[in-house]
Amino acid sequence: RILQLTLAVIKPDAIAHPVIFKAVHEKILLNKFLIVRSKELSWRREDSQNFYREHSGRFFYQRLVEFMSSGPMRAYILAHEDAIQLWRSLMGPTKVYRARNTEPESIRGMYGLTDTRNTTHGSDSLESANREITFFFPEFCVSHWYQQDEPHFRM
Ligand code: DAT
Ligand code: MG
Repeated sequence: RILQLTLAVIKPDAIAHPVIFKAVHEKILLNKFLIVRSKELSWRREDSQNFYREHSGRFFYQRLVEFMSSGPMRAYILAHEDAIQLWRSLMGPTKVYRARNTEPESIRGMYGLTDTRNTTHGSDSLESANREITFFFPEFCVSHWYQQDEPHFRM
């Protein structure tokens, strides 16, 4: 495979500030990701709970659930060579103090407000990318894309 898919999300804190949204969106374009799908959406509380259920029980779970259902976000299916790792490295570390100190040029290093309100989401493995793409874009078939669409980028 030449191209890999990942799920990227610009979170409500960044959508609330058009200049930050624009900067993050431009980062996607500058790094030559192919935008396979993109849409703006808002979560109900239940969607947020469901998406982050692996974190239920963590001290930050309630605030994470509240935040992610607090306003609109923009989700992308992105394609690139090594897309998952590339988007994760552009985002920078989860925690804002680490992001600011160790990766000041990263998205979270530049725009992250707190450990929870940290600007963007990105899948962290092939399994989570498949699961998360389907969560955000239920009509999109990942395996079909790899079988039918990705081969066209090899020539
Ligand atoms: P990531 O978003 O980098 O994959 P994660 O999957 O560990 O990080 O956590 C999901 C989200 O939960 C993260 O983007 C923000 C929130 N979160 C994680 N750790 C946190 C913490 N220690 N305090 C507050 N919020 C946290
Ligand atoms: Mg994660």
